[in-house]
Amino acid sequence: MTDIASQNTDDGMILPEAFNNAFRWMVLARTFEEKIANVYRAGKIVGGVYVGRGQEAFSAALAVQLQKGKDIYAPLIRDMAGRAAFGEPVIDAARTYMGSARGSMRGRDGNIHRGSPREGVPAMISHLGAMISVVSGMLFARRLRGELGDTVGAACIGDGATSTGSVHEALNMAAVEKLPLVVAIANNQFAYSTPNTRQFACKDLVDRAIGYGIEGTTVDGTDLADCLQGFQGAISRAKAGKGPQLVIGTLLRLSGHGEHDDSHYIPDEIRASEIGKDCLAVAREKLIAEGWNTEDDCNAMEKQAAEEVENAILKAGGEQPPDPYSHDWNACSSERFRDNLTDQ
Ligand SMILES: Cc1ncc(C[n+]2csc(CCOP(=O)(O)OP(=O)(O)O)c2C)c(N)n1
Repeated sequence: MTDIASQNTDDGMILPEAFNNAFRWMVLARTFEEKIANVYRAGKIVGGVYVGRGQEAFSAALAVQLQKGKDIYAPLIRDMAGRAAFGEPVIDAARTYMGSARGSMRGRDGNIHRGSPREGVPAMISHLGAMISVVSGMLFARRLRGELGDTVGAACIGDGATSTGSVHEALNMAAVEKLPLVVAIANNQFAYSTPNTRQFACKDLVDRAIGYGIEGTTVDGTDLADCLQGFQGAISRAKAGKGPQLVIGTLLRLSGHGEHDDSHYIPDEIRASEIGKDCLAVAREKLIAEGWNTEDDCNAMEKQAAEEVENAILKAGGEQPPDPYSHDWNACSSERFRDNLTDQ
């Protein structure tokens, strides 16, 4: 690796360092999700599997710049990379998918609703924008208690969610209260099978920011460096009291909505266009071309991720599901929160 300290950006982020860090989580997420999709196809997972293929750069770029134990992070179904970057152990994800009673949701909730509120990760309510209000409420509560400091809260949504009333209400209130909120909008061009053209009439979703009286920026979601810089600016501005920040990532979902969906409705021209590029392959190529890491190191990272994922899935798959006759089936994250349960 080259001397990374000499390549700071204007905002003080050490780009090669942040890039390597985010790349590591992108590799882990892709490896995990490919494995879990296989396990799903083998009929060994109850419920659906939704992956973030093609969105890992945008997802990780935000979460690597948040501080666990201090900031708030509300990931959605395509944020395995961000979850990992924010500190979620792979075993937690594996246990949730495999229905282990030792998982963070005690084996009783859908694969995507896991969370750990005590660690600043509220459990997802809906993919369609509900979490912006939740994060805003958490920030507001901290402000009322005098505990806000330079905390930032981040909520992730997709392009389809921006058409819902809950997103409008939440953004409006957060703007009025000037909350230190970053809203990451992954514009993957489709809300399930509904294309952008049937979703909104503005040219770019960033235009919405003007109407709310907040700031917004658009980044190339296939380019990790652009994502890192876009989020870095947004987080700094939110912390500096400039109110909510929208960050829109332009990219393509390189999978179906879920693994049950073959995404036949995505036209070949879009797949072959610039936004159809695979952010992971692009990032790997850049890492090596810039001399920020070596091919051998990248191979080693991938090998390590494969081993970690394999072990986690084997371990979780061998654990017992909850017993419906003796377990308390109350809401899972609150039980974990109440009893301060930890997993081995
Ligand atoms: C309130 C509500 N309505 C509908 C759904 C079903 N649903 C889940 S995801 C989704 C599409 C979301 O599209 P988008 O926001 O673009 O996110 P993406 O799936 O592309 O990441 C829909 C309609 C839901 N979960 N909640």
